[in-house]
Amino acid sequence: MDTIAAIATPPGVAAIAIVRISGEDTLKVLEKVFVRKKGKGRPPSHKVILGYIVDPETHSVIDEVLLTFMKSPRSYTGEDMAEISCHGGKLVPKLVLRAVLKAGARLAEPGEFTKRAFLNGKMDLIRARGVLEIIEAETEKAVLLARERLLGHTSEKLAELRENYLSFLKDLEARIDFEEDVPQISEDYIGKKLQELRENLENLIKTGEANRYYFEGARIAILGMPNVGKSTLFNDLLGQERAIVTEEAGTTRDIISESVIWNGIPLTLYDTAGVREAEGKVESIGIERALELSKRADLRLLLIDCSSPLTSEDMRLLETVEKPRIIVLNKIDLGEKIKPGDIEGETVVEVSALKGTGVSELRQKIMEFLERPEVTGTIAFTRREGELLREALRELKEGTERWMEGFPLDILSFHVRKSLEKLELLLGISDIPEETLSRIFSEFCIGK
Ligand SMILES: Nc1nc2c(ncn2[C@@H]2O[C@H](COP(=O)(O)OP(=O)(O)OP(=O)(O)O)[C@@H](O)[C@H]2O)c(=O)[nH]1
Ligand SMILES: [Mg+2]
Repeated sequence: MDTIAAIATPPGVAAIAIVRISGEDTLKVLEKVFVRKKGKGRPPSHKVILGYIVDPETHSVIDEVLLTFMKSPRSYTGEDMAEISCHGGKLVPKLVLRAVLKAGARLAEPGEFTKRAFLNGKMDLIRARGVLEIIEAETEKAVLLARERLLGHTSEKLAELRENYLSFLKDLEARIDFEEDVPQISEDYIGKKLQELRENLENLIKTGEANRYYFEGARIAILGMPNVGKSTLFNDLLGQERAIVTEEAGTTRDIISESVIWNGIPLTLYDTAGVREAEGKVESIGIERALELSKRADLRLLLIDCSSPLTSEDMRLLETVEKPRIIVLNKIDLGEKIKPGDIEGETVVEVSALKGTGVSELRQKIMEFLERPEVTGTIAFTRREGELLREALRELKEGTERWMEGFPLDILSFHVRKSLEKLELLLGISDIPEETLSRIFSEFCIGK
């Protein structure tokens, strides 16, 4: 692979900055740009050496630096690598990088160092993501969860589960093939194993999803008919007059979002356009966006004006808006024509967004949904990872069902294998499409 370089520290005035290089030509690049202050020859591995960065063409000195060279495979990416600690500031790091690029390196893409670490088997996908998460963490809990992933503890749990899958599959396939020197497993054993695998997966999903909000944050969408008080409530929850409120229906036409941290969970609140038969083009696009957003949200607050009876449009929203959700009966200061008892089987909160009544109860209900105090583990999965685990569970359940219906064992084995494949995708053990990889690493910053 070609040799890449980037500035790994943020721009701006600072005491030092770091320029990173990785690839098989690292030493060749260094030969052209680095001059040792004392001694001669190639820089020894894993030692800090004082010297100068020079322009490879004019040989004029650019900066005095400390260089650390790391010989393959003992480096972050697994390739030959160098880190040049130069002076910080607006220009010097750029000049150092320019010299390195002139000497034959190419500018790295976002996340390319970590991508190489993954491709060279230095870390699995979960650990690679952990790198991004620890950089982005805004709360202590987020740091703790990201560290668990970065250090490989999460991957170890998954690897253990994978071993269980593999040994079960081996037993299963031995029985299918009637291997005589292998003791045959009983139906009882199969049932127990399937249950064990299922419980393992379910526990991972439960803990992993509950903790996700702490590092990925949660998206909460406020939805409802026009004029029910969505923007008023949005402002209440934020504690600032962010969205425009008027007595006219159709005031909010686009999605407005704002981020807050509640009890260590980064939240993004979304105020949306009221959903109705739109009167104009702008409004109808706004409504489309609101419904689209609802699909991607982690929690929805469905607002209903309870000062007048339930409309057929409210009913339609009650049918269409996805769960999990909280039904918010607003405008209780005007008297209630709709009571919580009228809406069965849902979490209902009564508020007056205008007066601020009930808003702290609503906040509490939101936190109850996000915090899940019953979950104690430190495993966390991203949304994508959670989906893969769910797919693994689905396959396992389907296999179990068909086995119980009396289908032959190779059908079961097929589903167990499929389920295992999802786990392997999660770890990055099986082949991941280049497109997925690019998407995962493109979220990183340049230099990581
Ligand atoms: N009496 C009373 N009026 C409220 C309450 N909440 C909001 N309102 C009023 O209802 C009107 C509409 O409020 P908004 O917050 O703009 O409603 P919205 O749902 O965002 O409306 P659209 O953006 O048009 O969809 C305003 O005049 C608010 O002052 C409440 O709890 N009680
Ligand atoms: Mg509004």
